[in-house]
Amino acid sequence: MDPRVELAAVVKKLALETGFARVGIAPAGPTPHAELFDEWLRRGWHGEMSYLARDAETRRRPDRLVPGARSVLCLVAPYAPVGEDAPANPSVAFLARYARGRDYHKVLKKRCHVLMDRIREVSPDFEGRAFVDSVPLSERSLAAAAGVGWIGRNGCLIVPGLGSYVLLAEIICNLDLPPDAPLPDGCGPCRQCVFACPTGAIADGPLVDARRCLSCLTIEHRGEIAPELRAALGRRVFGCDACQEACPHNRGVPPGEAELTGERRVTLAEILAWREGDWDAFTRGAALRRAKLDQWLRNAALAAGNSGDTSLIGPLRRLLAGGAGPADAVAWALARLGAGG
Ligand code: B12
Ligand code: SF4
Ligand code: SF4
Repeated sequence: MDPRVELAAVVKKLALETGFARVGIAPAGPTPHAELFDEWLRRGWHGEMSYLARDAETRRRPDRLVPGARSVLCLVAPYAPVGEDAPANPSVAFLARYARGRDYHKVLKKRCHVLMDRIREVSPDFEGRAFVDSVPLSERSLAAAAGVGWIGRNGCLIVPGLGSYVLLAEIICNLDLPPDAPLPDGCGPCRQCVFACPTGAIADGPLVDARRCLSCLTIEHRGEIAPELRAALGRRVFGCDACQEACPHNRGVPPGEAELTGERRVTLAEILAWREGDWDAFTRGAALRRAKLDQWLRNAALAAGNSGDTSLIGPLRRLLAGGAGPADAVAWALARLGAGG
């Protein structure tokens, strides 16, 4: 057998043994689909995430991050919820599924390091670096190039048999491994995600206008949320899964890893009463920490306005009286609950 093929099989076996659900190999040369990223920036769809416009040259060449790199190991970790969510209770804050468990950055980075140690045992000259959600990489593009899934119309990487509730990690390394073949598109004529997106952020996919994406607005955006997008927020306080909930490829998939799936749950009333220490305790060790207390309070106030639950008028007023709350969002919510003025 070709020794490269043999080594690739060993590395993949180690990746699965280490706990990753899928693994594929992409070349470490020029990033595929770089022109789509440029088009996204040209349209201004990155909005305030100006950091994404930096490091353009590094993004085009993963081998710049690791001199002498030949291959990218693209790794997949599922976080699909166990069974269906409980019926939507408008007083419970919606938290995106990817963030309910332990912080995937830490979990997956650590696992990558274990994997690298094991690869080094079979290939002593191995050198590599692990990346999880690292800005100067197009992780979905690399994973699609490595044949672990295809890019859905909602922009997400969809893995056959696992769906899109998966998180991605990469090891860029010096091993010269044969790349895997990309998969064909699996969306076909379906447009469920386009119809399900509450703000029309997907247009006709697969590029997403982050300025309208509720994930971006709740997690990345600071300051006020534009009045015309507030009702679309529903009870979302951290992230959005609407375009994944609608996807037929997410039905009947096996539950994700327990560590990533998580059980964090909080009501809108509880968040509205939060102080810095409460935010700290709830978000510790979770990707939920990406949004700061002012964003949580703003989002919870708007979600309270959308809930139709008049028992939240009291907590909203107390937040306003405290002086440090998001005055504009609270005023909007009170008016929506018929308690304005
Ligand atoms: C910025 C960012 C965001 C932004 C912008 C998202 C977007 N769609 O562009 C915001 C804050 C909105 C966001 C939201 C979410 N994110 Co995010 N995000 C990122 C980040 C840091 C960069 C993504 C980026 O560069 N976007 C710009 C666009 C143009 O690039 P792209 O989406 O990667 O698309 C590339 C390829 O898909 C390809 N491509 C696009 N269309 C097509 C079509 C075809 C046919 C082909 C062949 C290729 C192709 O070209 C593009 C350019 O290279 C990545 C981590 C990383 N470094 O890659 C995580 C990442 C994409 N996010 C992730 C997650 C989990 C989410 C959310 C599900 C979280 C949530 N529940 O709220 C949502 C999903 C929203 C959505 N529908 O995309 C995961 C995605 C896992 C997956 N299965 O796809 C990533 C990979 C993090 C990780 N390590 O796991 N995110
Ligand atoms: S995450 Fe929500 S707002 Fe963003 S594209 Fe998907 S459905 Fe639309
Ligand atoms: S909902 Fe349909 S179009 Fe959208 S990503 Fe899933 S399969 Fe593709």
